[in-house]
Order: sequence, then C-alpha cells, then structure tokens
Amino acid sequence: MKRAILIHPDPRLKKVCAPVADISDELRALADDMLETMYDAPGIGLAAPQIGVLDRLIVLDCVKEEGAAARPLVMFNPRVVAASDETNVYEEGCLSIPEQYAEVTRPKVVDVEWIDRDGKLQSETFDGLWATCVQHEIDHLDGKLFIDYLKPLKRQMITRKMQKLKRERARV
Ligand code: K1U
Ligand code: ZN
Repeated sequence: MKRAILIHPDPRLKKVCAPVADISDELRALADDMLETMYDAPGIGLAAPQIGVLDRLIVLDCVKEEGAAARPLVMFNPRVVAASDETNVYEEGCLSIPEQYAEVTRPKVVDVEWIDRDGKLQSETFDGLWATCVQHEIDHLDGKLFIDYLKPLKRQMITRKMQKLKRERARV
C-alpha cells in the first residue's frame, strides 16, 4: 500500500527514531509499503519518519540505469560504522522537500551495518550515490534533513517555500 509522504516542516521529521527490536511480519509489510511509495514517487530512498513512522527503518535503490536490475535494500537499525576522510559533493533532493535541491558534502565511502528483513546482520561498503543516499536516509532517522547542512538564510528560504506549498495543497 502506497503511503502519504510528509512535507517539511513537520515535527515528526525532526524526531530521533527508536531502534526496532524484532523483525515482525508487520515491519516487513511496512518496508514493502515504503518501497512501493519510494518507487512511485519516484525516489532512490525513503526513511520511515517520512511516512510518519518513528522507527529506525530505511529503504533504498540507487540503480538508475535504464534496463538494469533493481536492487531494493531494506535496512533496520542502519548505522555508519566507518567513513572515509575523502568527501563527495552531490546535489541532493528530498521527497519531503519537493523540487528543492542543494549541494551537500559528505564522506565519499561509508561502511554500513544493518539488520535485513530476515533479521540477519548485514554489512556493506557504499560509494558514490549509494553512499550519499544511505547517509541522507540515516540522517532522517536522527531528525536531520539535507537543508540542515545549508546556511541559515538558504534553509529559511526553502522552509518558507514548503510552508507555502503546504498551504496551497491544503486549499484544494
Ligand atoms: O529521502 C528522500 O527523501 C529520498 C531522496 C533520496 C536522495 C536523493 C538525492 C540524494 C540523496 C538522497 C530522493 O529520492 S529525491 C528524488 C531523487 O533523487 C530521484 C528521483 C528519481 C530518479 C532519480 C533520483
Ligand atoms: Zn530525504
């Protein structure tokens, strides 16, 4: 089932999410809903707080090439266990901040550990867009948005645009 994506500013997007204890069928169904919502948007990632669920769960699939096989990843309790000194600049977007993009600098390579949908501990090294996206999604679990990396004036400008967008959407 496709879920509604919260738009910034929303207090639920600023909360630190709680770790997940057991991987239940209910949580697996939630992950499936998030993948459906992400692909429909379309997006390359989605974090549970973006649909109003304050659990440490993210999904991502950064395969963008036409005709290439999809690689949906479901990560419960993901954490960056190592990060490179080398950084990468990427023009990020966010499904909770539609049509706004800005350059963000992050570690280029990260090692991430997470629990998969079968309850097994997984780890992988991510580079390039995958590394950017997984860090952006983990930030969501700590109540952090990509605009929090920007200068206050730029952040304020984007926030005002989003407030206007929400007012317009509420009117129709
Ligand atoms: O977390 C989110 O809101 C999803 C976000 C992830 C992200 C994008 C760019 C850099 C870091 C993290 C998005 O998916 S925004 C949409 C987007 O980037 C995209 C959409 C369709 C095709 C390709 C990219
Ligand atoms: Zn986002």
